[in-house]
Amino acid sequence: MKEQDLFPLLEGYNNISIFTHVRPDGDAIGSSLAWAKALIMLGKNVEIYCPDVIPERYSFLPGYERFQDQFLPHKKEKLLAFVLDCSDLARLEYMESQMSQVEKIVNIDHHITNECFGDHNLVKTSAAATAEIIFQLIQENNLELDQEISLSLYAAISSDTGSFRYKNTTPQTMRIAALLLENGVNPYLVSEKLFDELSLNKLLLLREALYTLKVDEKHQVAWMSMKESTVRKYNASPAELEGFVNYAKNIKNMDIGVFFYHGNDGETKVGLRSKNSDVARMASYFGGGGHPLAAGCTVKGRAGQVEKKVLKIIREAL
Ligand SMILES: [Mn+2]
Repeated sequence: MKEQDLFPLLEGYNNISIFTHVRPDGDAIGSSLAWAKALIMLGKNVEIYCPDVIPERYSFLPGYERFQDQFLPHKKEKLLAFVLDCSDLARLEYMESQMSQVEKIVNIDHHITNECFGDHNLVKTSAAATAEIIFQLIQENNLELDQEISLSLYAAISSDTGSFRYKNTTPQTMRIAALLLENGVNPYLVSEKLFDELSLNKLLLLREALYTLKVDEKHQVAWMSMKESTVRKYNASPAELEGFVNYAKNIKNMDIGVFFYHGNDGETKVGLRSKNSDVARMASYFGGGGHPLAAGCTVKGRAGQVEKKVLKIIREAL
């Protein structure tokens, strides 16, 4: 699908739903909010869904309270759905089964592992963030880019590029960011909210996580783990664990950082980050995916066994 083909498609629908992935990051949240606002200004009825709680630190983004975690479509309405920042529909977790009630799905994403599951697919792996694609959609269809949309897009791009520091940051990323700043975005506010400010709960969780840190110097792998019960003890959500894996990856002379989140349901969510190795390939061994340097997967089994299995695959792949 081309950006320009979008407008004719939109004309056929009044009701539009936007979906984004479980454990939403800044790109998932910011892209959804920006796209929702752009469609609302076109006069559409727009709902936004995420199968998870939106972390409180994104509450500075306009429209934050619009996210719903239950998708209950009215059967008679013709519904167009946009699925943003999702490499596959399984990332919508319990909402995936309800997608059959949607007439058409437009898949907009930048993950290299995207399965092109939509009726229309706009997948650009060169984009640093899904928000870059949303920005282009808004521009090429001459939609209004107001200050609220600009803030959401800037926060999304800033989030997926680690504040314009990761390898995915391109000249195009900076050009888009510059335009968004010209629209009145305050970069200090965004970096403070996304990168500096910590809730006390998150810091206490980080203390627990760091205590579990283990290192395999020979294979340059470092890992940490946390049980769901620990997260509950601090009255926090798993979303607050975002970024912890980087502490493991960032250790000098380490190549790969791994974070194991052991759920009460017998499933472990594994976050993988690397400086140089393709961790998406390692994640795909367990049915997961992501980007070469940032990927994840879910593995069933007892906590200790899962950790052994994943670390074995990593060591073999290196
Ligand atoms: Mn993204």
